[in-house]
Amino acid sequence: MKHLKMNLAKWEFRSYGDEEWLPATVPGTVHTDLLKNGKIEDPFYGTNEHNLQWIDKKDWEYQTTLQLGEEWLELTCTELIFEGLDTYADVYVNNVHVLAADNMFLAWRVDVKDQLKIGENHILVRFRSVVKEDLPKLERLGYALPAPNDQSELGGLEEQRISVFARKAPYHYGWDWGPRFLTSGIWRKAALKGRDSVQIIDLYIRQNVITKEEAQLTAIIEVDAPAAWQGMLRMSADGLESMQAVSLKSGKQQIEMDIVVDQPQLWWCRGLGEPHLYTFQADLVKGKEVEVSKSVRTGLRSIQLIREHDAKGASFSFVLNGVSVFAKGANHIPNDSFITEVTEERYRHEIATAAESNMNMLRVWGGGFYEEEIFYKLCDEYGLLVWQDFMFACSMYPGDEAFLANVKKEAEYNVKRLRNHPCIALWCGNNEIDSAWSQFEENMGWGWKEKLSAEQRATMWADYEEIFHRILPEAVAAFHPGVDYWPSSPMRNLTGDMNQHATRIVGDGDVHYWGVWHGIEPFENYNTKVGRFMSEYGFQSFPELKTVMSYAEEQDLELTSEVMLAHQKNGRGNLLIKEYMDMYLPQPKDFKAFLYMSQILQAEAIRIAIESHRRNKPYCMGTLYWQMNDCWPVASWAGMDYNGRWKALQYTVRSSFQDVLLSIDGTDRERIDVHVVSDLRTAVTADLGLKLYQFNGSVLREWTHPVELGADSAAIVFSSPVTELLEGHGSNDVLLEISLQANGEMIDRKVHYFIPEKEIRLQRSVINIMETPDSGGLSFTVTSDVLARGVYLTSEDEGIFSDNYFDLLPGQPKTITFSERGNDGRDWIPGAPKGLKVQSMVDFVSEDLL
Ligand code: BMA
Repeated sequence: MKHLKMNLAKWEFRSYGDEEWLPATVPGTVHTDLLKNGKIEDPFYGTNEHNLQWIDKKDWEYQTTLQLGEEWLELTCTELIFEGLDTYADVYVNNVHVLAADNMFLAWRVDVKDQLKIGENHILVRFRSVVKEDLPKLERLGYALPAPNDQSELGGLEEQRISVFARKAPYHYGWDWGPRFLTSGIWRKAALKGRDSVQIIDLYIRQNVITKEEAQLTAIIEVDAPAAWQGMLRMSADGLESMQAVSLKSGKQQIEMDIVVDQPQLWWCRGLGEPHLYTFQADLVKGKEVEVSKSVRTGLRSIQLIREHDAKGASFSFVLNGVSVFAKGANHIPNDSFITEVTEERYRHEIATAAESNMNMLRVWGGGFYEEEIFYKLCDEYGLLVWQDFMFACSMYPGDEAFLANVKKEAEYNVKRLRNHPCIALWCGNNEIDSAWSQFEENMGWGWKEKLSAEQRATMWADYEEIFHRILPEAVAAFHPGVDYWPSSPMRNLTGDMNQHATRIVGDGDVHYWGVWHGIEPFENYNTKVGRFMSEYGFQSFPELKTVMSYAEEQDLELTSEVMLAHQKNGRGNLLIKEYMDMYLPQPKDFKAFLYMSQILQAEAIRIAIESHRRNKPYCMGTLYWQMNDCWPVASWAGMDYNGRWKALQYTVRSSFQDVLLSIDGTDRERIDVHVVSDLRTAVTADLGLKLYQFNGSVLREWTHPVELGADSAAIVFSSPVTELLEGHGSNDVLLEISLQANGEMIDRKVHYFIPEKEIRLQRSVINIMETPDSGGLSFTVTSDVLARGVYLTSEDEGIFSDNYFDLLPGQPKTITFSERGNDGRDWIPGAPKGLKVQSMVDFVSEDLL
């Protein structure tokens, strides 16, 4: 009984037809290999993206040689395994063609025993240009398939959108936050594996019925046996053990064993409990000897998407272990244009940020890729639910037999790969295609209708239905029963209204509300345009100066410079930020100030949205803003930039997603309503403290209200006409501080101004920052002599502050700590911030406003 494994990590590469081979990194991409060899400049710098479009027009080759000893030849099977090839690839072993790959999202295994020899062996992988491969497909089809985010024109392909033909990450073709880099390469691990005995290919712990009392499971074990085999199957999990006799025939087959776990420790998402994980192990045992084993970590839980029709439409809410979950989170996109650059540390930083920001759900959006194992592992461990899209976005896809067969394989492979992760809460067919099509049908979006005949349209829709109403749901039902499928986010609603980039809102299903931003509606509309589950909405900002300076020079620091426009992928995005800023904030004094102000603006927009969504619980049962992260340094909707630096938004999100939220709605200026939202499962008795301050810090009025917060509730706990609150004081230099306290602890605190932010008079302030005695530089007290808005702390170190971008009142010192970004497996490490600096809004506004 023998198993041998050799990782294939030492490769060379070249452009097909070139003489010279250069060292390559595997897993990796052509772009990053060219960069590491000094053949191209930093793709993210300046406008370099535009000069690097030649790379995808070429074919590329990767080769490796390996020495095999005698022992390899005694094996019954030797497989060459590629966990991922991007995308059209031919593989040759000792000059024999052994594999033709055509889907980035699949793993490939091929038995190459007959091609191998003792001594030196040669493996060559030739990647064909996706451009050259797919242009003829477009030509053959004879008409273009809608794919509005595809930036093929950047690659010199005017009106030739080819992204829909390749099963390759859609965002590689460019998106409205991402550059166009059509990578190719061996992007996941490659290995040679040999054996002469039974192999466990897959172990799935199917969760049949999960209750507090009992978990009824079935272990499904896929095995491949070189010959008939008899022995025992032993399943164990944290102290439990059961055995069963098995008799295998030669070839691939499946064996099953039912398992019951009494009084299981369930897996919970953040806020509802501990994300307990079990390790299940399957051993095939002969006599006393374990011939082969496989283990998986999984959590026991039931998860459902509830769609109940009611007077207002139909609900959309997740129920975990019988408990309704208000989903709080964001949309995740790939962390890099070059996926293989994302280290485990970067994944950990993203997930730790989500957890620190009090999220309980991330949506893996359909224009990226099915994420790496580590992403889901971390979500399992941190108790983050994952809404998982299949990788289709904003486009119509071909429906020829080969394409559909490819999609089917992709769906089955990825569902099987991810199904043991308890974090997976939903499989969703695609991003925005259903709603876009309905707009298209009504000639409202896309503007393609005239270009297509009725017959072409009918074919397109039939192909759509084949993929999203048949192939994908069938894969989920067959391989991951117990997790729901939703065809498209969002679905067009049943009343015939549409909501892709909706400006109108309907009471059915999930909603992408883009009235604010794309529709240029005012922020206040977030208060009224609330759906049953807000799966997308967002507002852009610039990254901080340090990040901007990684791609720009001083002379580029201007809103419409070539470089700033190259790092803004949403057409008029930069000007839109300015337009909104003119509406809501004082004028920044220069471009550097504009960066800071854009973050304040973004944070304010999303704060309003999140609070409004949460106030509308249980009508609305989820809020996922667009977007969590970036794939390169860019102006975008992200809360955390490419370097993992928190924008103002991330701090706001952390506070807006707290279990108990205090939210002041003063939209109509005549009155204020104070809401408290609690996601806790128990009731809380608290005190609402109200303090009316003059901007100079003197207290004008102060009073408290007892409040009873029901478990899992949202309610108005205080309301008053503004005139009554002010008791004759002017609204211009007065603010209301509202705090919520329970058991002597501050749960939340909010400051309310009675005039629009833009009109708040800013005064030059002296802000002091003093190290707390005996804290070893780990704690600071910040004070100001006048009201300071948007107090902004920075450090040379990478990390986060206990608070940032906050308003500070005179006489109200604030204690601040700093946590370094953990690079040793810990998330955050208390640190003494080097080069600590403090500024506030007054330092960024135009002189003539002071
Ligand atoms: C939604 C997303 C993305 C896009 C974002 C911002 O449509 O699904 O396609 O990046 O809005 O426009």
